[in-house]
Amino acid sequence: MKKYIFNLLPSVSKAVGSRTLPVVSATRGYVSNSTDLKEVLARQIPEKQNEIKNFRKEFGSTKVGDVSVDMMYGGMRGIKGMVWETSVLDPEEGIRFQGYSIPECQKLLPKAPNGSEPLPEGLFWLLCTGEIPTQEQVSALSREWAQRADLPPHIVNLLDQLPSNVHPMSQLSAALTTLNTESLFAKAYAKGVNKAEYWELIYEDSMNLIAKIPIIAAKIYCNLYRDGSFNGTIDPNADWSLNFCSMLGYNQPEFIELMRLYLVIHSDHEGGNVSAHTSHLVGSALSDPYLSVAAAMNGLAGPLHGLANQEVLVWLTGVYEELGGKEVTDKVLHQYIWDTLKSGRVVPGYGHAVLRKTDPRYTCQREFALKHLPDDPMFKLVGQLYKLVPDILLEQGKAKNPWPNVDAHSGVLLQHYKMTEMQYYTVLFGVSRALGCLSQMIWSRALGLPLERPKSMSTKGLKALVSK
Ligand code: AMX
Repeated sequence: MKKYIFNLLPSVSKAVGSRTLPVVSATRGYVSNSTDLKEVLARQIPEKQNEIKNFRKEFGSTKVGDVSVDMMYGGMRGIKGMVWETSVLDPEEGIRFQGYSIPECQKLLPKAPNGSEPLPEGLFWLLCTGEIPTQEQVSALSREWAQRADLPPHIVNLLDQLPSNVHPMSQLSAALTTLNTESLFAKAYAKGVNKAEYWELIYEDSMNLIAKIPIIAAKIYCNLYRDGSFNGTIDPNADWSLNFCSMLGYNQPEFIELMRLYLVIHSDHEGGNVSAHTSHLVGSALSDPYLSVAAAMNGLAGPLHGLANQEVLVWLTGVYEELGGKEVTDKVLHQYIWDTLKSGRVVPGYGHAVLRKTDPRYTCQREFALKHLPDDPMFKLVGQLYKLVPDILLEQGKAKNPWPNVDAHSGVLLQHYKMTEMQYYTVLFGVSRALGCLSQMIWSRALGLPLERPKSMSTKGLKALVSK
């Protein structure tokens, strides 16, 4: 039976500490077969704690790099300064989620019935455990997130009362911040919970947040673009993306498949990017997951980070507007790109702080487009840009990476399925990014990572230091 999500029922949150974990055998196989993610983590955590303890005992004082003055003024690029377990970004190859590339995830992660794209539930399981989940494990996560999906009335009221000129990302951030009324971690901390139990509480908050964030996102969408008419029902037998799409009002199977892929590929991009790093930093102060992810969303809302997907579409639409319906030739486009650069702006969707090749997240979206919308005029324009922008950026000689990133493509796919509200695109990125931030946060608390506090220096102090 479908459930209505504003049912004022308390969110499903298993009592922490009161549940006895089953005795597990020492073999990894038994644990992997469990469909309870928390149980699998409970088995893995002591092993990992031990591994890191021994590693630090042996290599704790080993140097892993140097820091130059340029690195300090240059946004800390290349400084190895934090541990992030869930994914690693290679400049040439792109992202690997727990060691698996995007094509491998597309092949190996479970799909929806009749679907061909990986389910984000499977990706979350992989990020948390390092193991490719079974279909049963993924179905169990879908069911659990559906069960936990409801919103307390004050969040609904808050969203209903925000003026329509508040950007969707600000609305998302405000709702998540306010949702920390539901934080089991914050409540338990106030009562003096033992450190050893932190991860379980963070796990519960994370699972609840992931279950609720699509409702918040869909509510924002319907308030802003559908006159507030909102169908808030959750099908307990549907997957997370399908339920999200139906709340948004998009029921086309192809769009739902796109959303599954989208929510997988935007989830995690190692720890140094602005949103992931923000959640890590804020979480290290033991701010609860709602506050930490809200902070991450504020970083994602910047035009050099997640807002770039909105910016790309605004920029592409600008080409058409400027030409007044005339054919977009390479010559015209060439001029438009140079005009953008000469006016002191960046070409959105191109360049990256770490990547030095075409982003595989761009490539897999291009493959989706080739399969489903090869004749879409905007998709053709994106392909045309791919042929022109890198050479122009190289000629300009500033950008270290002239190749497209994830944001160069995503908006074009969304607009094809009639989701034309560009300002909303970053919210979808945010729903996905929560998966990466939270899977790492569970581990951060399990490993007892301390308050983040790097050393800063003034120019005066730095000059004195280098002159010694
Ligand atoms: N267009 C024009 N100039 C660019 C550029 C682009 N796409 N990418 C980099 N540059 C410029 C920088 O602005 C900088 O100029 P400056 O010396 O005058 O300050 C110079 O090239 C060197 O920059 P960089 O070392 O190559 O990049 P970075 O690590 O400082 O910044 C990024 C990376 C992504 C912010 C930058 O490439 C950019 O602004 N791209 C466009 C915005 C974008 O697509 N952002 C999304 C990134 C992916 C994501 O996080 N979602």
